[in-house]
Amino acid sequence: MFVDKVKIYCKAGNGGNGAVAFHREKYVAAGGPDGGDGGHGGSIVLRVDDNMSTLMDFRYQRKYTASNGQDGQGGRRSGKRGEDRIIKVPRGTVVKDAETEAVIHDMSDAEDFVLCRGGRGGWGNQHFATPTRQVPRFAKAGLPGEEHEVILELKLLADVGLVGFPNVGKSTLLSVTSNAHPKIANYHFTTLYPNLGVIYVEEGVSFVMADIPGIIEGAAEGAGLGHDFLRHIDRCRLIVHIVDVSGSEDRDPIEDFEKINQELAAYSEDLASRPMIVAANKTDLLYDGSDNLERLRQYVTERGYEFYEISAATTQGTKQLMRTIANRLRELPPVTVYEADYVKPLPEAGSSDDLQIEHFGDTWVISGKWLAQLINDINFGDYESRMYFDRQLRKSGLFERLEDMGIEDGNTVSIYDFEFDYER
Ligand SMILES: Nc1nc2c(ncn2[C@@H]2O[C@H](COP(=O)(O)OP(=O)(O)OP(=O)(O)O)[C@@H](O)[C@H]2O)c(=O)[nH]1
Ligand SMILES: [Mg+2]
Repeated sequence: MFVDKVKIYCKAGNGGNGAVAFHREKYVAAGGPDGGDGGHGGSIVLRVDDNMSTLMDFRYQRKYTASNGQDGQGGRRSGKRGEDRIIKVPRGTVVKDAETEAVIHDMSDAEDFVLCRGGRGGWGNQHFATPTRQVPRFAKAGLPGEEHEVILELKLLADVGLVGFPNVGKSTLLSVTSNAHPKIANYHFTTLYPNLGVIYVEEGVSFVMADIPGIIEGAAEGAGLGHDFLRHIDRCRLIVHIVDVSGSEDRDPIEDFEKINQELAAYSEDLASRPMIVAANKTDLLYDGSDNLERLRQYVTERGYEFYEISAATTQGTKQLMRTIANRLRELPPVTVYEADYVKPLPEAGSSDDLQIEHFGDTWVISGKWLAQLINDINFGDYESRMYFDRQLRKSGLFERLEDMGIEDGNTVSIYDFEFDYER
């Protein structure tokens, strides 16, 4: 079973809570605050593993979590940070938001990608001593780890994609030109999943070719194996269209050629307009008097395609075809890498009724679920984001509540790892 699209849920670890503690020692009368910080939560990290070629491993495990940071302790001891969860994926895995299908990241280079950030640990009370606040009896809770439901979609990285009807000799061509050993047999749909092969043309010149299952008329509507696996040639720079001209299955090569092109267009116009070379295969089987080869040659060259006649089984013409492909690739843009277009929506404020407000001298410590989420996602280095944060706090009715409770100008409002002076 070949699995190339899955939906998974990921949750990074929460930050540990800061501790409230005071230094205690024999003969030392009143020690200072020494509550340590909570550890950061572990992150969810995606990593390319070139030994993987499918998303099979994700079929039975759909939920991935990283561990939470530990709480801080007295004696300025910080909590241990949560361990990252590394999720291995095959190269070419595209990560999308499950809801909008917007691209979050394309795992096609070797860099690790942090999908969900662990929550920051809360500060212990050791940080909150000031000349006017010598006995801070509060610490901060850790922030929640990010969570995200995503789609992983494998789109193989190949320079060249082979397309054509079943049984026309696609796998045979790959097997005689590359290091790959795809299954070959004289029946339809021998190939059930894509195969990649590396073709060495000469010193320093090589490319990757993908052999995918055969396509038949109506594939877009699900006929045969459907057309979903065309996603594995989505990134290709060049398509090589294989047509059987031997007439061994009593079909007309020109009709075959057109039907496949229609299916490509039904899948995506973009793919259908990719540069294409046409290769007439099984020329060794041409019977005397057949005009299939010449008719196809005329038909496709008139339409501007480069045309090759080969016999994959006897390797006749295959070397030359590979050389031509390598030369064409030199002029073509590189394999597609998908740009991220996912924008994380900023969380909205809830009601101030859902917030906990604690009052320690002139410091007001505020916490709550939606507030933690909001703080997590705000970039305080950015003016617009700070303004957004301010608007959300106003919207929640927090300031009215604080006023009712007696807050005064110049008091400190302390929200997780963020503090500001209150001004009416
Ligand atoms: N005589 C002859 N037979 C060939 C040639 N190329 C392939 N064949 C045979 O055609 C049959 C199908 O070849 P495959 O390479 O499996 O075809 P495919 O296009 O990969 O087929 P699917 O995977 O089912 O889509 C096999 O029996 C091959 O040996 C050729 O050039 N000449
Ligand atoms: Mg095949």
